[in-house]
Amino acid sequence: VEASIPEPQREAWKRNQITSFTDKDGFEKEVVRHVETTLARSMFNCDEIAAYSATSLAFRDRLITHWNRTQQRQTYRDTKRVYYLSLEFLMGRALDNAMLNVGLKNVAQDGLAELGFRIEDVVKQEHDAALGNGGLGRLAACFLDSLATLNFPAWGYGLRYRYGIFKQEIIDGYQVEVPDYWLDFNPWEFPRHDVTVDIQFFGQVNKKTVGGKTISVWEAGEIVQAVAYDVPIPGYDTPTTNNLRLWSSKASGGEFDFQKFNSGDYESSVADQQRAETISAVLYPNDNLERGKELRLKQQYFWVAASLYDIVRRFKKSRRSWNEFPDQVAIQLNDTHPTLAIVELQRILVDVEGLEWDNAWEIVTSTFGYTNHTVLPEALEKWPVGLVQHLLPRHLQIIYDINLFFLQSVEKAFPDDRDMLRRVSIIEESQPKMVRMAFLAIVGSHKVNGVAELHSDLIKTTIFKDFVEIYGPDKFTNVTNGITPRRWLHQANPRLSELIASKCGGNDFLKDLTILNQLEKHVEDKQFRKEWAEIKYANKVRLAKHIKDTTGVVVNPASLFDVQVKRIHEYKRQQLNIFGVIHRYLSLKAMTPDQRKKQLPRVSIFGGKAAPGYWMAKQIIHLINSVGAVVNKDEDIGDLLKVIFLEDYNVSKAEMICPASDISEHISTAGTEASGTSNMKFVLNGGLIIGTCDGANIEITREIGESNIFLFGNLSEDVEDLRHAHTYGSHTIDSDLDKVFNEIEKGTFGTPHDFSAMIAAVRQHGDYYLVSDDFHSYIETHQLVDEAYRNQDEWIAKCITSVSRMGFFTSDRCINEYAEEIWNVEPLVVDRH
Ligand code: CJB
Repeated sequence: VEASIPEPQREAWKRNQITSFTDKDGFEKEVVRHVETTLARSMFNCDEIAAYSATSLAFRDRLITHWNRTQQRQTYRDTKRVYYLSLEFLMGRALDNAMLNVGLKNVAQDGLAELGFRIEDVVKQEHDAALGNGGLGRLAACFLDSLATLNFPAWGYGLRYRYGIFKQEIIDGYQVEVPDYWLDFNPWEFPRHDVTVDIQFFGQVNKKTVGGKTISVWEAGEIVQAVAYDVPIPGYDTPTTNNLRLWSSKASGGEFDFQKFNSGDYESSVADQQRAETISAVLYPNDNLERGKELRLKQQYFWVAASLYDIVRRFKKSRRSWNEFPDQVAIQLNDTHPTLAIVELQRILVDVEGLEWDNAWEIVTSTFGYTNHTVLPEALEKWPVGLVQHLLPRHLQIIYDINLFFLQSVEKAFPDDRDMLRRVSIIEESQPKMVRMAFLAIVGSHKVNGVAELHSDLIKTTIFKDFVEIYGPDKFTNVTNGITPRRWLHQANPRLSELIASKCGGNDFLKDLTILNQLEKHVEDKQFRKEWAEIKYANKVRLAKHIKDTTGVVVNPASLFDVQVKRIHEYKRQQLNIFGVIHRYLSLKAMTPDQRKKQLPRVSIFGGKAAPGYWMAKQIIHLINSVGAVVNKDEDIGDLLKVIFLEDYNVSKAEMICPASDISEHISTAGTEASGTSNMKFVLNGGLIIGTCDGANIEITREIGESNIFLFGNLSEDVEDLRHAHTYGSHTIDSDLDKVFNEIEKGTFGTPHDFSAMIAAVRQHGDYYLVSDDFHSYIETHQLVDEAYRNQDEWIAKCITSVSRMGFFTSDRCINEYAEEIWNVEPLVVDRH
């Protein structure tokens, strides 16, 4: 490539290569330059937002230089790349992360101070990039951090939603959704108006004969343009800066149709434009739920088609033969949302590139890997055949052909099991017929993985059982989730990170988290324990201040902070938690003042969003707030119990909340939470957890030891029988829970009718989530928590021991496992200068 540029030109470019700042003075120069030129402001009107903007631009310039070099290096080396396709990337804030990852936060802190700003205040100006719902989207963000840190040539592909997850307000105890318009000023994205792809919808398929061969041609229909926006992803302590490419939709052929406009059809030309822009307008706010909306399917195809076009275009530059495609490209499907990529690649290879079906299919299946994130039936994607036919007629034909060949092979292998064909068919023969996306993803991939050991076992024995028979067990594997310690320890909890570094020989543990095990030999060190406890206390003081500022409730930081923050969902059982809180309140009320004096003060902290259409989840939020309204002003109770609902839980709030927790709750009905990742964040920040034997809780227990975790409740293998018994046997409710229900029904927490459906779900409708079955064990276990917390010295020892054993849960370990077992890719060794 270089050789094509004349020597003198090349010299001129090299001579003028950009050098990034490395010290305070260099940083200040850049900030002042951006304030005065890019932002057209001055010393006299530079507020905190301007300081944030200029600081971000200074770091962005630096990142983009690294980004360019990384891309050049990857192109030059021409090794296999990974493409992570995810409809969600829950990134949170970028500035703090960028400063820490490039190792210049101190420089920025000093520089900003000289210019008159506190770095904490500057960082807080940034709006979260909230292009995701919960765990699935945040996992994608952690994976990007690890991919860059480990120097893998990797790209993320997603949608550039104009509106991310809604902002939650609590008004009169109810959730109210407010749009999240986050793009006003976003220094972290680079529009690539020259990188566009025309995406086709609707139309029909015609057969044509070209050179004696009959081919299918997908014609006419509607065209929408995809425009690339690139977000640099800096690795920690490495020059590697990878790319997250987000697609934005716009009307093809410019702003609007000038022909229509000039002929007086103004309205329709604007309507076309708006329809096109609608595709990437908004993130669907459902977590663990698919609602089958046409626009959602349009989003999926739009994003998948643009990404594949890009990937194929890049591959073609290397002029290799198609059979080498899987040696150059690994595509990971984050859940079934990008499954149409399988069909799209087959279409490109057969219809556009003219490969034979079998040859193309071999390439396709060698390229893709599929990650399943849930066994909940309501979350498994299915699309009506009629809708797919209408929107993507050629793709439906290909899906039918994929299914035909697949079922033929199944029939051959299992001639005696006729029912097998019905069970595994990609097309569900229901009314209306449906395309089962998970089955399509399995058939079109070479590996399928779950996200924690229990979950990976469950998918093999339940929802994908037949496929294990068909393909053998080796196609199915486990990669237990992880989190990036850069954001979730170093950034979220700088003081703890520093204390750990002082005992672990510096910051290397941030790149090799198993080094945390060096902490264990200091567990007995009194001074170390004291410093550890002081940091936890300071983090609690900070959260207490936030609680005071946002809710007006004063909480005592010396209380035990009990935290449950995650999406509100019946399977995650925030209802179990709040019923437990009511039980505690009733017990306290029944005590004499003398008895009360001996009780341990507690703050129960909740946070999380309910999907706007999830009525029951919204009732749960209302109950939590109603209980808080009564308990928090009860003078008999005082500091002994406070109930807080934190508004608008998101990534940046999680960074403040995780370090401030004493005990956090991960209490899903056994077998329902695929992994959970906040459990890892809380333990890594020196908190203990109470949890069921579910998802990654089980592996956390294996790593940190049974004596350092509070497990309770029924096991997943017993869930089915219990549910069966509720429906067909006599279903008696736990007597303590019954008292809680009676109190709610007395009107102690407001109009009882508001909560009747929550109670009926347990009493009358079979208690699907086993709230009553687990209630006693839950209450008892909380008593154990209280007792353990009384012995602060031992409590801190448990926390330190746990942290020292958390090395396994870094997302770096996940990425290395994916790379080795699924992608077959290697990192690119980089020279630092
Ligand atoms: N998950 O966040 C979602 N959304 C879904 O639609 C399905 C699953 C979550 O994915 C996380 C990452 O794998 C898991 O830790 C979590 O258990 C699961 O609910």
